[in-house]
Amino acid sequence: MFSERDFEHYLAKKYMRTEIMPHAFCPGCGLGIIERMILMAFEELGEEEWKRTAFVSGIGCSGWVPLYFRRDAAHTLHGRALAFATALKLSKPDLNVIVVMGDGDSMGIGGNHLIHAARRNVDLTAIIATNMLYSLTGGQMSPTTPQGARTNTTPYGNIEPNFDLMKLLEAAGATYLARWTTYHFVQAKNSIKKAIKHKGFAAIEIVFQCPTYAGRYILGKPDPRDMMDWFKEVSVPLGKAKTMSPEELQGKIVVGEFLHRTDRPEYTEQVYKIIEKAQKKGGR
Ligand SMILES: Cc1ncc(C[n+]2csc(CCOP(=O)(O)OP(=O)(O)O)c2C)c(N)n1
Repeated sequence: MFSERDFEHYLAKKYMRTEIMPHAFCPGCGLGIIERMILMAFEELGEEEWKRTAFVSGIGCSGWVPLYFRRDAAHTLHGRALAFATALKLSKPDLNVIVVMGDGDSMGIGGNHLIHAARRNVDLTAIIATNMLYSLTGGQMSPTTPQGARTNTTPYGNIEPNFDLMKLLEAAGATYLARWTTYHFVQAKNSIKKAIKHKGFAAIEIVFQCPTYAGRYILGKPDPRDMMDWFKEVSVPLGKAKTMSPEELQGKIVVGEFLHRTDRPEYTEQVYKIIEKAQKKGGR
């Protein structure tokens, strides 16, 4: 019989650089679950899709996610992964380009690249791993830290409101948007599959457990299992959230597929049309 453990070995052997294991993540970190979501998405999409995929990541614990995969991956500068990925997509338009970023990497230092990639509708899949603070550097406040939360840089409580990534990216022009937590494994894996097949800027936010910092500082739950239970408790499906007041939604994580539109032109195709036009005019 093919057990769950055999299946894990099969996935690891097929897709991962097991020679550089053990990995850098803390015990109980949710990034391993995100890795598995991505690999399961490809297991279902098939080898063709996997072989034409390249990964790009920024700096942060999340930036390590694709580096363990047996595919080309560029570990770029903090906040600049989307700029690099846009250039990669433009030079190799047939590639699936998947960008893995933390919440600080994408919405903090990389916020400008994020809104412009969405505005241009570049055909990229952004997987945004939100853990409510900066982990790699020791637990500082990020743009998704809840108001009032204690972090290393907000010892008396965070006074800043946090970004709602879904609203931000919808307004900027993204064409596929979903948010899940690591508790919603199957739904997140399905959204990743959809995003990879989608032509345009797709972003999936996955809220994951960082027991080392968010667990200890923000939630008072250093056990990752308690964090997973908390995700289950506070998650509200989008349909239900629409019937709830802002007060009722305080402290909740709204999950679901937020947007899927196909009416906006994709950037890479437009650039290639311009190149063709310019070449017809004699290269001027
Ligand atoms: C230009 C620049 N500024 C700051 C840093 C330091 N730095 C590295 S990772 C990081 C934050 C990472 O947080 P996030 O993107 O949320 O990822 P996580 O580690 O939480 O997965 C910071 C501030 C850097 N490497 N480069």
